[in-house]
Amino acid sequence: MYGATVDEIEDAAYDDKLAEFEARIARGEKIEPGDWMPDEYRRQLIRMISQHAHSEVVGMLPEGTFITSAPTLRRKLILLAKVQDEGGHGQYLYHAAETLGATREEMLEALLSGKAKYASVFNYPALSWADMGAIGMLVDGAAILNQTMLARASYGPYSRAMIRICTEENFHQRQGEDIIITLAQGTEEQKAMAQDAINRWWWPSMMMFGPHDSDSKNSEILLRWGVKTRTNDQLRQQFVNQMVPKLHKLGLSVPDPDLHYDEESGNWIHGEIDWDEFWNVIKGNGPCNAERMAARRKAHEDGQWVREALEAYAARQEAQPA
Ligand code: BYC
Repeated sequence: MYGATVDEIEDAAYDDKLAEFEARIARGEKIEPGDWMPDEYRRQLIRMISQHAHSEVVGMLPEGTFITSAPTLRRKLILLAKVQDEGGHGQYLYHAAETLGATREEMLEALLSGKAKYASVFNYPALSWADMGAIGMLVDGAAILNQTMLARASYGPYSRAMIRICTEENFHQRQGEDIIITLAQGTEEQKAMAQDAINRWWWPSMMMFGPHDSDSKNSEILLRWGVKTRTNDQLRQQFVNQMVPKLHKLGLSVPDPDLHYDEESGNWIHGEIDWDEFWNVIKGNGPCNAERMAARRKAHEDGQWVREALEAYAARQEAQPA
C-alpha cells in the first residue's frame, strides 16, 4: 500500500471486511448484532424487520373486530389467543430491529406518520365470520411460506424470531382452515360465506409476496446477503400450488378465470395480479388504510400513560441506592 491515499487504504479495508462478511454468509454463519456489517445490510434489515413488526400489529385489527362476535366460546378463545400471538410477534420483531440500532420510538413514528409500510393485505375489511377462516388459511398460509424462508435469514435475531413465529403461525393457519372446512361442509349458506371470503381475500393474499421479481428493487441485495433465499414470484408460485388443490378439495373455487394447471412444470398458473390496486393500497388509498392508521394512532395515544408510568418507575429504580 506504499503511496496509497487514506481513501484508498480505507476502501481496501472495506473491501476486505465485505469479502469476509460475504464469506461468513456463504458458510451459513449467522451475522450477530455486534458483528461488522455493511451499512446497506443494516438499513435493509431495519426497513424489512420494522415493516414486518408493523404488519403483525396492524394485522391484529381485522380479526380483532370479530372477537366479540365469534360463533362459540371455543372459537372466541382461539381467536383471542391468535390475535394476542400477533401482538407478541410484533414485540419479537421490534426487539430484533432494535439490535440493529433502531429505536422503538423511531419505528413507531415511521408507522404512525405513514412513512413506513406494512403488509397491504391488512387494508382490506373483514366482513363476516368466514373472513376469520380466509385470513387464517390464506393470509397466514402466505405468511408462513415467506417466514419459513426468513427463518433461514443470515441475520441471527431475525432468523431466531422467525423460528418462534412460524411455530405459532402453523396453529393460526390450522384454525383458519378449520373454520373454512366447517363452513364448506355446512349449509348452502355457510358454504357461500366461505366462498365469498375466499373470493375477497385471494388476490390481497397473492399480493403479500410483493411485486414481480422484475419490479422488486430490494430483492437483489437481499438475496445476495442471504436475507431472502427465494424470490417473491417463487414463493407466490409455491402458495398457489399449495392452496389451489386444498380449496378445490373443499368444493371451493379460486376467483381467477385464467388459473390453469401446467402438466409440464407441475405448476398451477395464475392470472395477472392487479398491480395498480397493489401500489394504490401501498400508497395509502386502500379500503381501510385510514381506518387502520386511526386505530393505531388512538392505541398509541391511549398507551401514553403506560409509557410514562414505566419511565417514571425506571427512573425511580435508578435513583434508589443499590
Ligand atoms: N405490502 O423490493 P420489494 C402476518 C413494498 S404479518 C406492503 O420486493 P422486499 C399476520 C416493499 O416494502 C407478516 N408493501 O421489497 C399478521 C418495498 O418498499 P420499500 C407479514 C409491500 O422487501 C396478522 C416495495 O414494495 N409478512 O403474517 O424485497 C394476522 C418493493 O418491494 C408489499 C411480512 O411482513 C406488501 N405486500 O419484499 C395474520 C414479511 N410487498 O420498503 C397474519 C416480511 C412489497 O423499499 N417482509 N412491498 O419502501 C418481506 O418478506 C418482504 O419485505 C416482502 C417485500 C416480500 C413483503
